[in-house]
Amino acid sequence: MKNLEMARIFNEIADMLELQDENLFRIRAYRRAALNLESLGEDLEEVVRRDELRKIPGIGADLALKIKTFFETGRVDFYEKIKKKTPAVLLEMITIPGMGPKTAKLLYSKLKIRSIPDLEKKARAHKISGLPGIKDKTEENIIKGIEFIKKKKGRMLLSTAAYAANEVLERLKRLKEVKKISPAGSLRRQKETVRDIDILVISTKPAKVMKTFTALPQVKEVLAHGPTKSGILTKDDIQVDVRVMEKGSFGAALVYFTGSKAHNIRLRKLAIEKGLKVNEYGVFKGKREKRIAGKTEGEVYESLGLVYIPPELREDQGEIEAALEKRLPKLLELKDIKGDLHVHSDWSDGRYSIEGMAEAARKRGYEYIAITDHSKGLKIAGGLSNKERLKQIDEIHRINRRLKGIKVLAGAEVDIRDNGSLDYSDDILKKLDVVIAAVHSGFKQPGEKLTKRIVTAMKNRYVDIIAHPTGRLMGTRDAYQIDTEEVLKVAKDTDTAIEINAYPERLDLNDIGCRRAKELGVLLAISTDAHITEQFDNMRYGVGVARRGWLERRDVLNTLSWDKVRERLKAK
Ligand code: DGT
Ligand code: CA
Repeated sequence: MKNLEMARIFNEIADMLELQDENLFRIRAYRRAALNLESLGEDLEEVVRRDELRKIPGIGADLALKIKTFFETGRVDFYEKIKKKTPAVLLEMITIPGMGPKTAKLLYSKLKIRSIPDLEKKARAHKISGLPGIKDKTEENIIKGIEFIKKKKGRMLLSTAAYAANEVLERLKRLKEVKKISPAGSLRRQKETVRDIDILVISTKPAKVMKTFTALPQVKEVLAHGPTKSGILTKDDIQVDVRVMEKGSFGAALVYFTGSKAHNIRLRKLAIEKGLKVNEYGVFKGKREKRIAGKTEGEVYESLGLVYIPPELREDQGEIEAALEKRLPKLLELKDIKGDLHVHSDWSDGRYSIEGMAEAARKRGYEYIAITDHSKGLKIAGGLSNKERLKQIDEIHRINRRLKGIKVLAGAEVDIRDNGSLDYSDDILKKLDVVIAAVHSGFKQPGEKLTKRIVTAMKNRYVDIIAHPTGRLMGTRDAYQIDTEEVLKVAKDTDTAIEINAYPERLDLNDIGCRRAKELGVLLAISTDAHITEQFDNMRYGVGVARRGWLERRDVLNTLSWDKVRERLKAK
C-alpha cells in the first residue's frame, strides 16, 4: 500500500511551503489531504483505479492529479521540484520540538547550519543566544529538543517489543513447518528499549515460513522478502525480522543474533586465539573448517572454553572474563519472587479493591503483597489522610483474618516532602508493616537538594524502601539529577532497600544502578507499583533489569518469605 508514502509526500510539501512562507490555506490543504490519506480505510491504488479520488475529503482536482501521476510514474514532479530548492537540513530542523520555520530559516542563514549535529554544536557553543530575533530560552530549548529526538529515534519500550514479538511468535509457532522459534537481539537480552525485533526459526521449509510471516494480519509493509530472511513493518510501525536456519546452526545463530555486537566481537577474538572460527553457522576448526559446535548455545560457549552466558549478561561488561573463570552469578529468576511490596488499591489511585488485588496476587502464587497507597500530600493521586490511613490499617487486619493463602501487608507510599521530611509522623509509620518513600515533586530541583531529600528520608528508621529512586519516565522525563552513588551508599549505611520499579516506562533503578548497588551491598526490592491487577505481569521486566544488573536471589528482598522480610526490615 502506498497510502502512507503519499501522505508523507504531501506532508513534506506542506513543510517546504511553510519554509517558503507560502499561503496558509495552501499549506493546510496539503496537511489535511495527508491526514485523510493516512486514515483511508483501503488501498489508495484501488481508489485511483476506480477513478474516485475526488471522493476522498480534502482531495480536489489538483491533488487528485498529483496522486494519479504518482501511481503512473512513481513520482510527483511538484514535490521533486521544490525539494531541489529546499535545503534538506531545514526540513530536518523543523522536526525539532519547538523549532518553527522562522527560527529554522534564521539560524540556517545566519549560522550556516549544515546538519543537526552542527546545529547542536553551535547551540552548545552559545552561538545562538544573542542573535537578533532569537528569544533567550531558544538555545536551551534547541539542545533539549535535539536530545529528545536522539533518544526517541526509533526505540520502543521493552514491553512494547515483547508484546509485538509475542503476536508474531504465537502465529508462527502454529505452523507445523516451524520446529523451533526464539526471539533474539536486544529483546532477548531484556534491554530497556529495543530498536527492532529479531526472531530465529528452525525449519526445513523456509519458503513456507517466509510466506506465512510476510502475510500475517499485523503486517503493514513487507520491507524484504527473501528465501530465508524477511522483514516486515507492523501496523504499529514496528520492524520485525525473521530468519530461518537449519538445525545444526540454531545455537550459533542464536548466539550471533542475540548479540550484543560487542559480546560477539569478543567471542570471535577468543575463537581466533584458539585457532577456531565462529560465525552464525557454527564454530569451525582447522583448514578444512570442520564444524565442532553450532546446534545449541551451550555447545558454542563450551567450545570456546566458556560456561553458558545468559542473554541478559551479553554486553561485554565482564561476562566473558567471568565465564572463563567460572564465576558467573546464578541470576535471579521470576519464580524466585515471593511477593510484591508496592501495590495500589482503590483507596488511592488504584482501580481495584484491596481484596481484588490480593486475590489476583494469590492466583499468581505470591505469598504476600503490600498495599502501599499514597500519602496525604499527594492529593492528585487520592492520598490518604492520617485518619484514613489508620482506618485502612484496621481494614487490612480484618481482611487478613478473612483471606486464605495470601498475606496482605499494611504499607504506604509516603511522599518525601520538599525538606526531606515524611508525609506521616512516626507514630503512624510505626504502625505499618512496610514503608516505602518516594519523591513526587520538585523534579527540576538541583541534584544536591534532591539527593539530600532522599538521604534525609532514608535516615528515618521506619523507611524500608526508596521507590523509583531516579524518577525517570522513559520517553517523557529524564532521571532527576540525583547523586546515585551517594544515595546507594546511604542506603547501605542505613539498611534501606532500593526499589527496582517494574513499570516499563520506569525500570528504575536501572541495570547499571543495580550492578553498583550489588557491589556496595545494597538490598533491592523488585516491585510492580501495580494500579490494576494486569500490571502484576510487569514483574518480569523488573526481573529482567535485575538480571542485567547481575543480581542473584540473595540480592533481592522479595525473594524472602514474609517472616524473613520482616526480620530484615526490623533490623533497621
Ligand atoms: P537494537 O538496536 O535494540 O535492535 O539492538 P540489537 O542488539 O537487537 O541489534 P540489531 O537488531 O542491530 O542486531 C541483532 C544482533 O545481530 C546484534 O545484537 C548482534 C548481531 N549483529 C548485528 N550486526 C552485527 C555486526 O556487525 N557484527 C556482529 N558481530 N554482530 C552483529
Ligand atoms: Ca534488534
